Amino acid sequence: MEDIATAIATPNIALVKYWGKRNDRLILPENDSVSITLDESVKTTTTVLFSDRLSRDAFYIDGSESKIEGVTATAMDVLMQIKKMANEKRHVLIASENTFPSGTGLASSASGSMALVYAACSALKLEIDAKGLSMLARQASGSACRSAYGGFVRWLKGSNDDGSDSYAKQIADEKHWNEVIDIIAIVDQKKKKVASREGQALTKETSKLYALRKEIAQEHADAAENAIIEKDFERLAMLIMTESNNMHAVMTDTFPPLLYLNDVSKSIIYAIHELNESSGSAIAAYTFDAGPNAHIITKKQNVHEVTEMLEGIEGIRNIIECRQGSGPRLSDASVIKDEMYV
Ligand code: 2P0
Repeated sequence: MEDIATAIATPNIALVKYWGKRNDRLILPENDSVSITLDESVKTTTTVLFSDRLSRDAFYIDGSESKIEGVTATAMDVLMQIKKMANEKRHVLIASENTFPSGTGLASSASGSMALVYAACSALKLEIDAKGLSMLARQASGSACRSAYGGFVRWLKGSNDDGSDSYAKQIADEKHWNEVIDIIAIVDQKKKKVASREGQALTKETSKLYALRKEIAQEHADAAENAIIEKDFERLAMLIMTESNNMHAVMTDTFPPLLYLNDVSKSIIYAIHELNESSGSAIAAYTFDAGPNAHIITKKQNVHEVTEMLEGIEGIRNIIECRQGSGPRLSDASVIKDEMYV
């Protein structure tokens, strides 16, 4: 007997960042974070199959069987939790395809973890809402919990030791303020030198600025939520830039330092400040995750101006325009191939 389901999920870009855990095993953050869920121009499609024909578990990513280690191992632990919830004993076959334009530098762990838990729950007919999905995805990769909804999303850090109050909630759906978009400027397509998980732990261990960072980020999350509800772009833009700079300050204060930005990233920062100054108001904001690629948050009416400015910066390899997405969904198109049966 076989049970199968396929889910599609998209990544999200954090406007207020998550960088550090209060509990490593349950993946509970030190502060709230706020993000925009991206549309399907960047997406993960995952099929999960439970079958008594399988002789063992197997996990395929982009067509090749993956070793169960690192983030994949954490995701597998969550899958075992889901199996337990459904009293499921059969082996599982997972196939996951990332249809990101090549070398976007976007982490697939958020969309991948969300697509995985949604497909697994659906295959096992577990009745689970978006909040429940966000809590399961959180335990695979923290930022994944924010991909449970479309539009603008806030991940609540919670205070309970068991993580029962740490989940994502939607601030506003993708129709509320759909003029707001993300233009991704790809600067470098290489894998980052220090993975987020190790980097976060090192910051917590060594940065004396980090205690202050948690308070600042928490204030930023409240302020960003208000700016989003009130559709105040000027205020949101200032917060996004200050917030990215603040996270990169504690990354730099980590020992040895985590220097994710390069000279091209810095040129983009200067160029955005010049653009805003010459426009007389903040029409665009930069934000960087654990890497040098820039996400420029702007409004649809400014796309031309921002893109033209980016095209003038040497070292940018690719520019991708992403609109707001509507959250994960189920699909009929399985990505499992016959030869994947083990
Ligand atoms: C974020 N990042 O809020 C921040 C900004 C990177 C910089 O969430 O250990 O891959 O799997 O929970 O979610 C990257 O961290 O880390 C991240 P784990 P994750 O989007």
